[in-house]
Amino acid sequence: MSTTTKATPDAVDFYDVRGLLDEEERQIQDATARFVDERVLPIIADAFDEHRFPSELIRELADLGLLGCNLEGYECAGLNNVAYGLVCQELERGDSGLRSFVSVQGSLCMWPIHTYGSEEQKQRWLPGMARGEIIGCFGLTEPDGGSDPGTMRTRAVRDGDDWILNGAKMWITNGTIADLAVVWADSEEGVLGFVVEKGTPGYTARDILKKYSLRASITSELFFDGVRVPEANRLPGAKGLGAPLSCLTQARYGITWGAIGAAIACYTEALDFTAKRRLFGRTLAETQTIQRRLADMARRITTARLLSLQLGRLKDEGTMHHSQVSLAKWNNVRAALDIARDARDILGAGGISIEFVSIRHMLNLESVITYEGTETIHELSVGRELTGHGAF
Ligand code: TGC
Ligand code: FAD
Repeated sequence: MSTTTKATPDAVDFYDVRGLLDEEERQIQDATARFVDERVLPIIADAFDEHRFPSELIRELADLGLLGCNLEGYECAGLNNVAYGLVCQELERGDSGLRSFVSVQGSLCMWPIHTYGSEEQKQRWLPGMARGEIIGCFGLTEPDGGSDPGTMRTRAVRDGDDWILNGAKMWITNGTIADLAVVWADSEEGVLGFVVEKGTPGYTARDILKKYSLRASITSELFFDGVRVPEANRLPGAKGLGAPLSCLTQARYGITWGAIGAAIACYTEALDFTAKRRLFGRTLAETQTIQRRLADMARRITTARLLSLQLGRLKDEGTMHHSQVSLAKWNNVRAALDIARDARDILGAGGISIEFVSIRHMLNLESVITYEGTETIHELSVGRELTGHGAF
């Protein structure tokens, strides 16, 4: 007979997933959590209310080594992918906009330069990006539809040693604050990737205003009107649609973890509220309905944690497949959005106030479930993997 001691499960980490982390991974999670508690949570509700990205945090994110933190060399921290995931989880416990900033900078801009760039390009941009001195944005989505980037209309035409870019990109995170844009354009050679620098004649960016989601994040339109880009700014290793899609895999991986953080923020708020709110002579926590709802949140958070951790271990081993990322992005973001909506309801009328975090996360997650591949796109990606039939 087993004599193992039975520890009471932790309400937030019911299966002790933290126990599966190594010491370095825990330290990185704790350092990021401290930053979020001390520097993000005190200001983020106001930033969201004011529709303002808290750019004053960029340097601190860089000083903590969080920009491009899972890349090797070029002043990047060289963390493993589980540690990178934990960083995303903690940042998104603060706000999806902050995690978005880090995803775009690290996974969508630094990663393609690191993976597809020449040595000269890496030396030129990556250290400054890791230090937060050069900000990037990633232009793939176009006004006519983001789910099918293979039909992009932005065009690159060769002209001697240069390329001429014409077209537009839509819904681009960090667009107006970016010093460089990683831009994907179709050409006679198929889809190619370019680094377009701020100030290049013909390249302009404009903010998309009055969003009701991701208000503490900048979202922009990019315009390319006869933009002359030197061959030295083309990413030489990026050929075909697979190149931008491979960047999405990196960012989607981080989002699977980030969604857990947003879900935890809403769940803990509901847990705390129901312990205190007395109605009909007892606390809400003593009612069957509330217990079932909280139990369901705990179940979904626990499942999401285990999914992302195993995904991270596969990524670190080099065996992760992009359809596995699709399943986790779909599952975890759906779980987080449902939890945020349910937590908002449990808080009653107070739940519509920015004094509580749940409505802010709920509104943010409406973007998170759409960007980086909508829920439908991820369901169909898994479906294609299972059946061999593309049904997009
Ligand atoms: P398809 O034939 O499937 O693919 C073309 C080539 O790419 C390969 N591939 C991938 N590689 C890596 N990762 C992935 N996720 C990949 N998906 C496909 C594929 O194997 C193929 O390679 P090869 O060598 O055979 O040529 O292309 P398709 O045109 O059928 O499209 C498939 C589909 C619908 C899944 C794809 O277009 C898609 O993912 N659409 C969604 C677009 C999207 O997610 N856009 C996001 C824009 S960025 C953003 O939202 C940033 S938000 C800010 C933040 O992150 O915080
Ligand atoms: P569409 O592709 O037009 O889809 C509309 C609807 O049709 C969706 O519900 C979709 O699921 C559904 N649909 C699509 N295909 C099918 C099908 N075959 N069958 C059934 N239904 C289908 N993009 C970037 O490139 N860079 C960024 O930095 C970036 N940041 C973003 C930030 C925010 C806040 C937001 C909201 C978006 C951002 N995006 C970015 C764009 C994002 O990736 C796209 O919004 C997303 O890919 C969906 O494209 P779309 O909005 O054009 O919707």
